[in-house]
Amino acid sequence: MATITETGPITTHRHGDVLVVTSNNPPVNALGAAVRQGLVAAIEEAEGDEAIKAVVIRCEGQTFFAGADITEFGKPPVMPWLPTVVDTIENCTKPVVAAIHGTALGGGLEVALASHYRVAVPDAKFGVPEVKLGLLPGAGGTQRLPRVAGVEQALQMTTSGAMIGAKQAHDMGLVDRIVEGELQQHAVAFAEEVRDIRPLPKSSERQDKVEAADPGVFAEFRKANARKFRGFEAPEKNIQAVEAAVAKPYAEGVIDERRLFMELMTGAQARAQQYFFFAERKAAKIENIPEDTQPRSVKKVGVIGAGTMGGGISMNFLSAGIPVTIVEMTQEALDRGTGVMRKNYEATASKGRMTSEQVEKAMGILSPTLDFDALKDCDLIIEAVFEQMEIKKEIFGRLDKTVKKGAILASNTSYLNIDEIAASTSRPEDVVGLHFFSPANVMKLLEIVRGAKTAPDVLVTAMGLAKKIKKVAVVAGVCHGFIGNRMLMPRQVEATKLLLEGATPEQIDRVHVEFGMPMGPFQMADLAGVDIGWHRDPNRIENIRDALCAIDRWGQKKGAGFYDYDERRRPTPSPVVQQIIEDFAKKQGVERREISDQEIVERTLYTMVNEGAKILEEGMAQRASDIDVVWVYGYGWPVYRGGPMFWADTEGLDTIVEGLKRQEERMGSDFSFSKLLLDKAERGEKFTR
Ligand code: 3H9
Repeated sequence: MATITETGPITTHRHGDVLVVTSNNPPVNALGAAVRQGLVAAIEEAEGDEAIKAVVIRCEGQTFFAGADITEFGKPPVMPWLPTVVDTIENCTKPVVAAIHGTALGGGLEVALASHYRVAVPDAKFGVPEVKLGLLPGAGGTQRLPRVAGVEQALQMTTSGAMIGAKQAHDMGLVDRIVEGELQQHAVAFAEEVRDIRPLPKSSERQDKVEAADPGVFAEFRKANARKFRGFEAPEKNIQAVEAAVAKPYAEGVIDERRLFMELMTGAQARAQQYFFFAERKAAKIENIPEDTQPRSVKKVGVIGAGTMGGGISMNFLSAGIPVTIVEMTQEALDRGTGVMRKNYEATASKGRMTSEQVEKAMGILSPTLDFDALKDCDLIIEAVFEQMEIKKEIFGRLDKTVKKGAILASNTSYLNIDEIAASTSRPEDVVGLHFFSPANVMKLLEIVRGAKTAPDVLVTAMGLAKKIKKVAVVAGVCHGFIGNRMLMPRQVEATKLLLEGATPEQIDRVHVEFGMPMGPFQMADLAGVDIGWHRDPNRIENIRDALCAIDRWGQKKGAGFYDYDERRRPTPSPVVQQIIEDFAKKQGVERREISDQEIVERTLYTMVNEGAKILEEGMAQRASDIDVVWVYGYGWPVYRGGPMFWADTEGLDTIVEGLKRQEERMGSDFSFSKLLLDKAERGEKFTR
């Protein structure tokens, strides 16, 4: 089995009359130029040698090809490009078998689809995540996938970018054989089995599945997913490409695919989404800590408080197989909390996303207790109680006396000063903020709040755990509201003032929704509860919010808030609210006028950018892209706009500054410019590029 060819990351060796082609291009075997060149050379080698009867393509390391090399996008193309590579593979006159482990993604799956056969290990995964990069599979994937897996599956996979498992892939015909044990050995054996079968099965020539497609499937699919795809360009173009696979012969379909791919690739959304791919990965890198910092071991987690947050937080760990001890003050609260957790798990199971054994397994490693001392041997304790400094300090003081040395003491506070909390212990280096977003078992974002004394290994542990519980974590500094909630504040202040000046909740919310946010500030207030943080005195009415709370308009839960709600929680504008707003404006002597949508953008979105710049300037975020990660994952900022800082760069910082200057007088003392923003605008610089 001597190595006979080595072209960069691609090597070949012979196994009898099978040529085994191996890619070794860590970390994910991306299909960069050298890999593409090597693959073509390997196929040429097979073609040029009569003794070779079949080919196996496999990868070393953690995964089969995870797609095109994204770092090459936007750079001058290096030949051969991927479409040529996959055609070369499919046109090989000897059978080619793709041997798949890890994740066959994007261009990787396209290589597999161009191979004549596919074998995979049971835990292999398959997907075309290009849509998440604002693209579509551009190397024949949109044409071969429906031919092999069926049109509906192809629509699902291309527009969601979600991965499927080996069994499902096998069931839909994407995988020919699932093999247990040594993959290469099985793949070679498979190649020997099929070496003499002719004609070779070529995905591009199959017509059965595309011909069987229901012609109404596209219209139905568009309708069913209209909400999900709102604002995004790539899903629609993926659908059009799959439509071409049904309507046209392969040779014409790939031309459509190429055109649609280029339209997306040169567009602003793809740029934003590709930027975000790297932003998300960069967020995991913690600055200013020794590189060799090792994490602490976390085998058991304690959670204080079984309310909505505590329960949601616990579920993350339980789902990852980490035992949780949850502490409450009363049996009733404990039972209620654990009951909600079970109900949530059961709801997931009823949707088929979990088995009942998994539910029992998760609930089986939960230890509910009223005994605070039960936390003493936990490795990480997360406090999730009322947002009151005195209570938090008391709890941390108690923890300090109770729990073992080396345990990490975390607070789920969303605003409070972690350093002050840490000062109530004798071990501030072990204290960190872990700010989960509600619902904590669902939302992907985690802000890791780094206190002045937080130890590097505590940060590294938190970051590692975040990945384990499938969160995207961002490191934030200690400031009021950290990154996300801090930026929400200027938006809320200006949105509320705009109401008095003449805008309506509907107008402001519409501007935000049209921008791509899932909801506007007032829809969000109604959903979260207008009463959050309210002083609870109905006679003390100092602002619009107080007035709404005083008449029981606490938001959706009461059927009334900034909007009126029907029994299906559908909102309509409220004349009562409008009257309250007008009365307040009169009382405060605010002159009402027509407010333009542009003014709303400038006062609510540009101000967020300004606050983001302050956060950067103060070192409260490690980098601008981290702010974007917070907003995309924590608040539903449309990823096709990259995040507030990337968006500001796209608009031009001079445009942002001009807009803010236009509004400066109206915003009054609530607003002050970030020096960083002004400086960058002046110098023609950007935050993220
Ligand atoms: C495509 O294929 C287009 C074609 O259809 C048509 C072309 C004509 N390229 O995520 P991780 C880096 S589009 C370059 O932390 P994990 C990543 O930045 C592509 N680099 O690991 C990170 O670098 P660093 C379609 C890539 O184990 C390191 O690898 N494919 C690529 O959690 C580790 O990544 C995709 O979109 C890449 N394609 O997850 C798949 N992928 O260490 C994208 C990763 O410096 N990749 N890197 O920060 C993934 O989904 C995940 O990386 C994967 C592994 C699931 C594979």
